[in-house]
Amino acid sequence: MPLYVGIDCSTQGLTLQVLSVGVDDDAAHLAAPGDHIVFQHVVNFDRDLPLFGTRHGALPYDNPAVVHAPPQMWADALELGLAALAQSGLDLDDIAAISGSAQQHGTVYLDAAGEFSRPTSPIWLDTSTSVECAEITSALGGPNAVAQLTGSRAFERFSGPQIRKFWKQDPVAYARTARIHLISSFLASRLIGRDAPVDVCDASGMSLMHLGTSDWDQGALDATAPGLRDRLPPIVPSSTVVGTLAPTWRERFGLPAAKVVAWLGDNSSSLVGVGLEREGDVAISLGTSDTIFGVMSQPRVSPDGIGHVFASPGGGFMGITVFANGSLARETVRDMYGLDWQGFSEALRSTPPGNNGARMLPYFVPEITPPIPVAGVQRFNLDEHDVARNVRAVVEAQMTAMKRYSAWMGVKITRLVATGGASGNPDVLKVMSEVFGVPVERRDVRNSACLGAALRAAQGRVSG
Ligand code: XUL
Repeated sequence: MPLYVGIDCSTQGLTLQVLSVGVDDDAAHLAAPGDHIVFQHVVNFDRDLPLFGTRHGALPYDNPAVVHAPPQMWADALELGLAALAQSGLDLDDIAAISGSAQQHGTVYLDAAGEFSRPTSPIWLDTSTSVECAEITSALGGPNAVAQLTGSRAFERFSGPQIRKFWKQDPVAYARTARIHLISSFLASRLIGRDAPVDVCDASGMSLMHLGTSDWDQGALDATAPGLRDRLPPIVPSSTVVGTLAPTWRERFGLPAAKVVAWLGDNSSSLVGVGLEREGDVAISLGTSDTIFGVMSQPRVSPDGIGHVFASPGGGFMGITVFANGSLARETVRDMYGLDWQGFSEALRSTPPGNNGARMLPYFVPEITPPIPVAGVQRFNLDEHDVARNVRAVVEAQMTAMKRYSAWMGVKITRLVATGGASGNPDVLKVMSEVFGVPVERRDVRNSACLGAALRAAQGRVSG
């Protein structure tokens, strides 16, 4: 049976899954795709690549607004993943195609020889580019003009403002930079041994792409940095076969010349992994970031500049709103009160919906939605020592924010699917269901972005 490999390079680790799909199976409509996973390997950056000195996948900085990671770490993690695949005992010659996904927005800078011209990469948690966002916004005619053009107003973590900051701070290194990749296209390039294009979905998170034409927008490029067009890869549809696995992987690990399908951003890949197909299908991913996203038939842009419209992997559009205080906030509250997940669940069960009016603003790190530039936690009608109510307060705050700040999509939710690490907790899902007023379906997949990548690799056999 043919095998399809999915790889997801997220904030804290890299996951590789292998999917076995019969030649007659329709990979786009498998009833229980998770049941087709025959191998999984997880590389945790902090634990398995300690030389890089990351914490939760990022480098320590004195300025909390600056969040970078070493791109070499992602390349090394990819190598560890492929080495594990080679040792998996699977018949490697059955591997037909590989695809992947990565945390969105982060940028990788290479010189003409393919060496890093910037040793660290800003990642999505970086909030240090407010000045650059304002400059780009003013050059393009205001926040609404930027949103209409690119699908989002300028956000600090988006690639364009990050590239502009690099050009302003280190014009010499920028001049030396021949290629700027997203993390997704960087890792796809490593697989094929040459420059891979950027997929249209991940390109939507850069403040550089014209959402209507799916091509770089010259005005946005000019507002960002000089000579940028030459430094960016071309944009391709998500289903594009971008090459075959490079000879080096065959020589070193005995892997075959499998097709490599374009890599996506993790949220777009999750859309495929959880099987969202039509407007009204909405998913909540509870990961390092919490995200709520859904299929949109039209690119309706948020009037108050809250969320984003990205191109969707199946064509059309997806709406998404992103919250930085996801699992890190839940884990902080859990640890603060010396609980394990069992105790966290018991706390949720022992408190009523509405928490008797006890509320928390859980900004343990600067927040993306709503924009809160400086971290800070506030409690209302809530005693800091009341363990159970603090637990409910953080989860209710997260779910309420997701409901409120996704209304801009104008989508009536007919199907709500939960995914991501915390979706395994039924008590968290109960709060989600109470807040949204609809039943919540749990998509029982270990990593929906990774599964989405494997499914796209399998679907690529049709188009490729
Ligand atoms: C999406 C975003 C995050 C990252 C997490 O806009 O910033 O969800 O993709 O990996």
